[in-house]
Amino acid sequence: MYELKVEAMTCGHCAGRVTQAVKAIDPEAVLVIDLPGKLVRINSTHKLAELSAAMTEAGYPPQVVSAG
Ligand SMILES: [Cu+2]
Repeated sequence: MYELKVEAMTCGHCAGRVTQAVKAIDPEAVLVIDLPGKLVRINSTHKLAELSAAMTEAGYPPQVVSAG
């Protein structure tokens, strides 16, 4: 599980964009988004680097809180 902090994620629209960006890489990814905390937890078998690159490209660069 990856736990990411996404400072640019401020509303439900942003959360949708982040979800889309991750699902474009891994359609089977499971996301849990804590909007007030700006936290995104992702269960995915794909590499974090791939997911974080897609998020950054979408305008939501993540900071890694934990990965493992
Ligand atoms: Cu927003």
